[in-house]
Amino acid sequence: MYLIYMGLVLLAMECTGQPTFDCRSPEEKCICNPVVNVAGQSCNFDGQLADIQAMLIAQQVQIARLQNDSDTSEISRLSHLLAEQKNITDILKERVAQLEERIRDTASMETTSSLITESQPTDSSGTCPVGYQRFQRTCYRFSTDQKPYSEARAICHGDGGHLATVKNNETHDFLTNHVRATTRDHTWIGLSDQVTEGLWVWDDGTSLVGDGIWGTGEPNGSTGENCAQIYPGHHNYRWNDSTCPSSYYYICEVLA
Ligand SMILES: [Ca+2]
Ligand SMILES: [Ca+2]
Repeated sequence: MYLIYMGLVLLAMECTGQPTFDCRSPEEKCICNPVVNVAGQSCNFDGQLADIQAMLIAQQVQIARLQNDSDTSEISRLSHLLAEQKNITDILKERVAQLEERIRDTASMETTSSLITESQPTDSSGTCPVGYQRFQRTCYRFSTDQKPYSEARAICHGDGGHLATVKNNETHDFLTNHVRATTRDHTWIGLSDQVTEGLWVWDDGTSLVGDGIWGTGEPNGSTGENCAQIYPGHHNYRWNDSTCPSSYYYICEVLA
């Protein structure tokens, strides 16, 4: 019994790394000086053994807890996981930034593409009838024959449109540039004051807004000149009111 007792005491000392007994209490004196103590007084070894066994169990639990708390391999593994998670988070942040930049670039490209399409001066795609060419949202046909105003107008209506209307400077430039590059001759547009002298009306039924793009001193024909034309020469392709029965080139338009 004594040897078992001492073995447990030594085991406890080894596990904790420091002595558990200091030989001061009566029970410890029985252990440290058994001969003297056993001779001098009664030592209850059975009861003391049970107490020490309980203490050893408690210490083992504490040691196991300490070992778990200081498990360097577990801490190392957790640290590694944390580092990996931080790395993944950084990669995701960078990826999100790249995607946001691509979204901004795509939006910018779409805006630019829209502007280019809107300002495209001509379009020879299939949206215009054969013989017509597109400028902005309208298709134009430049005649290769010369007709009086009323006949030219009828031909354009037969195409499903009317004589050309010129409602902004861009359209005027587009039409006159074509005339400059081809016939360089007098050319009807769809504008007349045949119904009411001085009240100029487009062939689509709308009234002329503003001063128009008349040549210097035009219109000057009063009731004798009621149809408008593009006038080359000294009017530099601006408008002139002319006699409607005259035969000129003409320009038809239809919606694209
Ligand atoms: Ca007139
Ligand atoms: Ca005139």
